[in-house]
Amino acid sequence: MEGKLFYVGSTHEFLIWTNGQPDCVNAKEYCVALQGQTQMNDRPCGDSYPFLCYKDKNTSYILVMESRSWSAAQSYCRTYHTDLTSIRSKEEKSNIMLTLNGSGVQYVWIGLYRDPWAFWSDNTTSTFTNWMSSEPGNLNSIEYFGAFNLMSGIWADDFCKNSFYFFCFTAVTKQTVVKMKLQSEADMHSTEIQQQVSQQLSGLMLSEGLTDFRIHCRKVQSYRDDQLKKQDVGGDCKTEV
Ligand SMILES: [Ca+2]
Ligand SMILES: [Ca+2]
Repeated sequence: MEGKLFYVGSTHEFLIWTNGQPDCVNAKEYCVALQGQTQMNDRPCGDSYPFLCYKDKNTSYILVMESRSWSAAQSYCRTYHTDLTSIRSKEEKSNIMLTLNGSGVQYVWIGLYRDPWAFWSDNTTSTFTNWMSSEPGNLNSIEYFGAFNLMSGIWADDFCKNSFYFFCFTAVTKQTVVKMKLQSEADMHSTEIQQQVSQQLSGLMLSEGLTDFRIHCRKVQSYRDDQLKKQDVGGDCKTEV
């Protein structure tokens, strides 16, 4: 459906955008209202509309006929009920339609919103921005991508069909190899013992905040091979971080 910036990676056929929506006019429409009680439109979050709260306890919907901004409506719902309502299924939508039926409201806030310009291509997030003073402007409601001015270093939104030079980056990873030699009365050739040792080493690594590592165990000459009376067996484990 349209409006992928609101619904990344999922489909919600029971939610329908009003024709031409979402359009994020002037890059200022980041909150969503039901328009005409059945379809959605992105609207400026500062606009004042009646709003729809829901109560988790008995799954009820409460239409509040006071006009408030989206944030003020959210605060109200969180104070007196549970939150601004979500619409996550056909059943929820039907119940909401029943609640709105006969109210005559044109716009009513629901809980859907988007965090503007929050996502980078590599899926990282950051609150840092460096927009030109008049940007982002979402000219003609089709500027959904960020561009960088080489002379000034400041940013503008632009439409994706424009051709520009582009920056790539390569992540540099550093690998550290730690070798350790273990000697024990236990049979270090035993798969079970090696698994126990690996588990303990993994626990140590994780407790140090290291998550990207591999542990290999390598068999070495057994001490027992040379001295039959003794049971000691040697081995070593290598940890790569
Ligand atoms: Ca709109
Ligand atoms: Ca622009």
